[in-house]
Amino acid sequence: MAAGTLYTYPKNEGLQGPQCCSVQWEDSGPRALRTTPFPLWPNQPIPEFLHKFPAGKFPAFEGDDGFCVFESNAIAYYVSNEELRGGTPEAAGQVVQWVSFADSDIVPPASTWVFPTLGIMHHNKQATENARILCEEVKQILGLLDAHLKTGIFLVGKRVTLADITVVCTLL
Ligand SMILES: N[C@@H](CCC(=O)N[C@@H](CS)C(=O)NCC(=O)O)C(=O)O
Repeated sequence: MAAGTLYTYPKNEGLQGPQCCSVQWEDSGPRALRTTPFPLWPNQPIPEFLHKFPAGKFPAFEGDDGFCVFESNAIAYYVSNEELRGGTPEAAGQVVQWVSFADSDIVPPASTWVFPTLGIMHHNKQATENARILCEEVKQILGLLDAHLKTGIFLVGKRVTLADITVVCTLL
C-alpha cells in the first residue's frame, strides 16, 4: 500500500468542521493511522495546498514520495492493490462500471435528499418538494443493487473490490 498523507475532514464531520486533518499511514496498514490537526477550514485553502491540489477539495492524497492525487475514486485506486482493482481486465471494467454508477446515479439523489437533514446543505423549499422524488430514485437504485447482489455476495467476482467499497461508502 502507498504510504503518505490523506487530507480529509476530521471524523468526516462535513463542511462545518473547524479544521482538516492529515492522516498518515504506512505500509503496515490502518493501525499506523495518525491524525494531525491541519488548520484549513473554514478559511480558504492555504496556497501550499492549492499548489499541490488545484481543485482545493478533500479528500486529497500526498505520497511520501511527493506524488499528489485528488478525487476520492482516484485516491482509492492509487492506494489499492490489483485484487481490489478487479484483477482481470473484465473485472476491472466492472469495477469502474460500479464506481461510475455510484458517482453518477447514487451520489446526486442521495446527497440532495440527505445532506440538508445533516446540515451539510441548506434546506430549501424546492429541495423538500423534491425529497419524495429523490427518495423514490434512491429506492429504485437500492432495488437494482439488491437484485444484483442476489446473484453473488460481492458486486464483482468473488472477493471484495473497489466496487463494493465505493458503493457502500456512497450509501453511508
Ligand atoms: N468528487 C470529489 C468531491 C470532492 C468534494 O466536493 N469535497 C468537498 C467535501 S465533501 C470539499 O472539499 N468541499 C470544499 C470546497 O468545495 O471548497 C471526490 O469524490 O473527491
